[in-house]
Amino acid sequence: MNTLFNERLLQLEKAHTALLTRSNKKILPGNGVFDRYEFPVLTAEHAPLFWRYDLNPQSNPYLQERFGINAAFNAGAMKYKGKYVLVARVEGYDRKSFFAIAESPNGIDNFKFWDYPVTIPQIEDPETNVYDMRLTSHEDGWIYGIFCAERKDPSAASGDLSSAIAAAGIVRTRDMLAWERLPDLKSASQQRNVVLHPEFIRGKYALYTRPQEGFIEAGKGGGIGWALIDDMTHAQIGEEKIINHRYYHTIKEVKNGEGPHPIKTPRGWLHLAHGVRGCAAGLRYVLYMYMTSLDDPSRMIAEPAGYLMAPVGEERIGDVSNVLFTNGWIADEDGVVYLYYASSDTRMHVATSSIDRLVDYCLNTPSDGYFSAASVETLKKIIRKNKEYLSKK
Ligand code: BGC
Ligand code: BMA
Repeated sequence: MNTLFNERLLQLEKAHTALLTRSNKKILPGNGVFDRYEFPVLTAEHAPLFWRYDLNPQSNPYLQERFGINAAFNAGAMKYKGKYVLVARVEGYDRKSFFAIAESPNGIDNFKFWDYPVTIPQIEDPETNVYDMRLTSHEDGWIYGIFCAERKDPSAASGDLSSAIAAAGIVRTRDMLAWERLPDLKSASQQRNVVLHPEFIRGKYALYTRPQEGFIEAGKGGGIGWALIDDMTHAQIGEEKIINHRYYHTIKEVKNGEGPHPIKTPRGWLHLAHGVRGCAAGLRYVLYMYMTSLDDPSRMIAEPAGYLMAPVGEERIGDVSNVLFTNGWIADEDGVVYLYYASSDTRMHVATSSIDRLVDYCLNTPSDGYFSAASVETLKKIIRKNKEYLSKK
């Protein structure tokens, strides 16, 4: 009888169960736009013990970890069969990431991974790494997943083992279990952060894109793009226009990218995105929102200044610190919005809001004036309005 093994197993099981069944609480009072929660919803430690350990005392007498999980982050999200489902980017100690599905009965806690990770069929030119899947339940009846497929840059100088090429990989499924691989998106530039719009637009599929010059730099790529596609089984970008631009001295001056697909509301499409700026500490990623018109989802109708969410507290720290990233949210039938975001390429969190609150945020938050002096004028207007109101009360 191996007591060391048995004792360790008991301890591991106890800690794992406690983590998976821990309930989550809203942090109040919040800012009126959304509410954060006390605990992350999905972490590396949520990975089942039977992924990480060989549970046979004969072949693993020390009960050692055999397959370490480094992080669980950047998850696509959707409601599936009444459950809140995340398709997380799970990364092993080997720095390879893959997709794994976790589900929760209520969207805010008790997330549990399905037994097996997602098998993404390989294509002729196999990618080295996959990450950041956006899920779209399209009106054509398929659930699509678009993700970044990364390959070593074949033209990298010898000794350069970092240069890579980012392309949009495409899969689709009907049951979240069997995933059919379609050819990668054909595009003149590299692509990361490609997202499928849920509805046909004039009979075509519509993609949010993010043309980029290099692997890291968006360069002249300009911002979040929009392209109409004839056929998802041979997706190819013809015309591509920029619908959400980058500007000097903003939260998205270096790059930006669409988050999950937008949510339809009576006032327009609600978009969630990430913006990146460079600073002495490296790249800083924050989340922002904008709205586009119902009759033309590529036409901007509102964009609040600055960020919706930036990393705070523990969120600031992780494998790639100072990063919030999002590629999943769920709008429930009752109007509640579950916004799933990752912090610092390490863990997943949830924030909740509602369609009404987010529309109010987009339509009534002052937009960016692009100059300090303009910000001062905006602030003075708010102060004057409040003084006037308060003096009459
Ligand atoms: C990483 C991504 C990152 C990208 C650009 C990739 O190798 O896996 O997390 O977004 O590089 O920095
Ligand atoms: C990227 C993204 C994410 C990641 C971020 C910060 O460009 O696609 O995978 O969260 O960088 O490292």
